[in-house]
Amino acid sequence: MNNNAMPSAKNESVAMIHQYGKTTATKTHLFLSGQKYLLSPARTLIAAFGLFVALGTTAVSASDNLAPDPTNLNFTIGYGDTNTIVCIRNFVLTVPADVSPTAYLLGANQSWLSVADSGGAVSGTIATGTNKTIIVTLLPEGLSIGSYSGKITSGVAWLDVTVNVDITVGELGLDGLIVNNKKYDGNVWGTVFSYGTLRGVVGTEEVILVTNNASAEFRHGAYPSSEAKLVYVSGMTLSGANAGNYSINNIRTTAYIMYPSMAGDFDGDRLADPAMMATSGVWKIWLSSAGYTPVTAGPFYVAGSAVLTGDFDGDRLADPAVMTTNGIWVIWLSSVSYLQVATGPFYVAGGVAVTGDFDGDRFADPAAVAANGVWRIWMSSARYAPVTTSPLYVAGGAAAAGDFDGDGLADPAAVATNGVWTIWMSSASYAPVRTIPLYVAGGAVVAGDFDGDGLADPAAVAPNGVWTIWMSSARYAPVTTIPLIP
Ligand SMILES: [Ca+2]
Ligand SMILES: [Ca+2]
Ligand SMILES: [Ca+2]
Ligand SMILES: [Ca+2]
Repeated sequence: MNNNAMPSAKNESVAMIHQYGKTTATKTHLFLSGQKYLLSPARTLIAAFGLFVALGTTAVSASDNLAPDPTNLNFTIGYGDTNTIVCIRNFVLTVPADVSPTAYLLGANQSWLSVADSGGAVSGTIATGTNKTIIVTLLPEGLSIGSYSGKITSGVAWLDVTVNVDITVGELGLDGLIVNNKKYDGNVWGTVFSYGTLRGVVGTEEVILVTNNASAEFRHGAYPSSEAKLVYVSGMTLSGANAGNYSINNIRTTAYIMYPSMAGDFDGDRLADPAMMATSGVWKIWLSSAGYTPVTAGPFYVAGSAVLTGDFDGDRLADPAVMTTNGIWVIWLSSVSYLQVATGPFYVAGGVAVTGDFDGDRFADPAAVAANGVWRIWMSSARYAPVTTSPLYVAGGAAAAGDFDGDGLADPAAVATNGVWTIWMSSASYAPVRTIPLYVAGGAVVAGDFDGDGLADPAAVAPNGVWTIWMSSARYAPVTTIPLIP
């Protein structure tokens, strides 16, 4: 039998992987050998005729959430070489029927004589030539997870190639994920300020992020630092018609665990002194009466507590205090050599601890601000009987208190994430006033009378320990400190 008389059929397959939202980095080569059908039988090809199928051109590692081109699945089919004249007169690629006909595009630089798209298949005829490449791009939108087979048929029996396409689950990312900086509280849990938007969804596929059971964990421990820490957000799920095509894992960002920062008059000169607490519970206080030379005191801390300060014994010296997780306040009283006392509970479930002299008797009053903005204040002048306010509320705001109008009564305040302070002024029947943004990105808010004019001054403490204080005596012009680290 003459080998040249009847070309032999050859079938081989090559696997191609496409992830939703990700292009694999590998190229797969398939070489077919065998006798060739030639345009001119008189011209004999070299023995090996190469046909390769390659997917993707951009290297992306498995841990990379970037999706350079989530919408295109590229087949590149090259054949021939610069010295070989071949003729594949008919080209057919059959693909899954659930791909829309618009899914197929042909490379613009090809010398197709004709192209047809008949839904589920794209076909064409190509001119005789050398070094030809066929590029077919299909959009995986609508494709379900699974394996598919297609076939490229040359029009001559010896060049049938089966192409297997595996559609695998696509890893999604989040654009705009923000976890709040937090004050040191001895645990690793943070709060998500914004989940942002899903990244990597193909086309118009419907995928919805579900965050009901999400949590944010500072992965490398609960300790504060002047450097940002890695935070993993887990427990998120996906819903929506096409959710099964995707997964969301290993979502992470960075945020700060900040040293607790407080302001109080610890030395009795009527000027507020910045203070910060180290993880040991030892406080470092920058005393105004000593040129802001720092001194250390304590430890004044109970694990897991919120840390604050106020003059609870009325001797005009600030007393370190904490609100513990069960609502008991532990206070170190200046008038008795910082003897530790416990009182309360002064507590609202989920509430934030604040203190100030709300009734003007010169004794600090414990307070807790619920998530809905209702303040509950235990008044020293009424044997610490609680009163509750109407909601004094700014969405996502931090609570603070100080005597901003100088009438001797502490005024509740809420500081929005854009730095605008809303202050409910005691001297104006607690009508709210709003400031311009007094802002340090990601900073903690503090209030104290740093310039001694009897009006509380707003302050913000950046994660790196720099305090910015807007001084009431200077028309609220800001001053900044050197970094204060405990
Ligand atoms: Ca005191
Ligand atoms: Ca009081
Ligand atoms: Ca006031
Ligand atoms: Ca002041």
